[in-house]
Amino acid sequence: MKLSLYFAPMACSVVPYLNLTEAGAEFDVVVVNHRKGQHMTPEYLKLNPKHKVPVLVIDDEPLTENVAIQIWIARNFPNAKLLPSDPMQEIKAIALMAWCASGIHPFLTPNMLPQRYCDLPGSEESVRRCAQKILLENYQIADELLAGREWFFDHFTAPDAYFFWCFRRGIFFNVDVSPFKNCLAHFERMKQRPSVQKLSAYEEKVLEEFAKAA
Ligand SMILES: N[C@@H](CCC(=O)N[C@@H](CS)C(=O)NCC(=O)O)C(=O)O
Repeated sequence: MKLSLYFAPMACSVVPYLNLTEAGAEFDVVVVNHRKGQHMTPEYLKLNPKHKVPVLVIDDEPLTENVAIQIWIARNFPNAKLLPSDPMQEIKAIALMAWCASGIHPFLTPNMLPQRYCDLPGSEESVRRCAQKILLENYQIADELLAGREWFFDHFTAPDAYFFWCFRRGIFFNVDVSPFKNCLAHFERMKQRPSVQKLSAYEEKVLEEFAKAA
């Protein structure tokens, strides 16, 4: 089976990068440079008309949408136990990933692209402020879910990688995450994982190449 991950550094394609790595999967990475508009080329739009990363191409079959991609990885690499084995816990893990995708991610993007949400002149800061308010509510919920635990379930699972990305992106956008002690501890635990260390080294290399090409 040949796997190719279309990936942009810092973007949510980090999530399948981490889970494929956790699964011990062999995969190629195809780097997409958003700043150069590589997600808008006719070839890329054929792969994903929604012009987004990630795309996981599985033996020539493109799969989009992070939640589906993580479930595919978990099903195809069962030894990695990326979803809990108990059926109710498994569905709750999928619910957590759906929340990351539809409840948290949409309030991260306005921090980078406020003009996509409101075209009134001077509205950027207001868009960011409104998005950040909802982010804080969501981080509070995650903080409560993580109270007294290392991971969202009784061992590392795919939602841990997804939430890690959601939290890291907020930190990058200077959201004040200091009240969320359990999320911060989870973030630190994630940083100890070899998958995250491999990702960070890889992102650094790709960002250096982007800077040279700019
Ligand atoms: N619903 C998609 C969202 C993916 C997404 O928003 N990707 C962003 C990067 S974090 C992207 O590629 N944006 C480019 C664009 O919107 O043009 C998923 O969950 O996979």
